[in-house]
Amino acid sequence: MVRSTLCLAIAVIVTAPVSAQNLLVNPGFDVPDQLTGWTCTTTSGVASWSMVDRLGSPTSGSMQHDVSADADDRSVRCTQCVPIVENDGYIASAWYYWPDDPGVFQTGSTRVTFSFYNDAGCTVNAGGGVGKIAFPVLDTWVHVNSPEGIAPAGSVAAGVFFFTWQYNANEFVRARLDDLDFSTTTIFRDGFESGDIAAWSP
Ligand SMILES: [Ca+2]
Repeated sequence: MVRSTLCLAIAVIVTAPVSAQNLLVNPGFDVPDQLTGWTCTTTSGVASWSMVDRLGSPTSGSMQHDVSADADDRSVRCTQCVPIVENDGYIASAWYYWPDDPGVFQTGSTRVTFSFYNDAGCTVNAGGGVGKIAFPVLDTWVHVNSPEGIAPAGSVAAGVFFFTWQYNANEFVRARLDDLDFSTTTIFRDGFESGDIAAWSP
């Protein structure tokens, strides 16, 4: 019994997933009344800090997007530019919540996208961008993952974008986002730095 327990313990250690580091700053909105680390732009709306936290924490909040436009297809977008490693894979994800508030429509979407850049300031696009569109589910926190994107050779940074989209003119939409994530999927890298090929199978 002791031996089998030991074997089980070893198996658990060996198979435990490696958690990738979240590259985003302030992904959980722990600074009251601030969107520290985020750059937000809008074409008829506002991004603000909300005291509503995904897990109900009294010391954390979320990011709220309100879009109120008299034209179709308008959005609020918040972004960060983060350093990456070329040829590695990456995934962005978010938790989002569309409140069933009076006067609020659900004719829109939440979008999680990213793209790679050849400069640290995210101005020279290197391609390789991917994204995911997610649709409202009322009064429920929903998790959305982007597909995996592979950083092109020569790229050094990624622009990571979180949108709330209003589809129809005069149909005001509101969403909250929390616990955002942008991490590498590359948990193993052997560029033969060790001077041997021991890590590789024939
Ligand atoms: Ca939070």
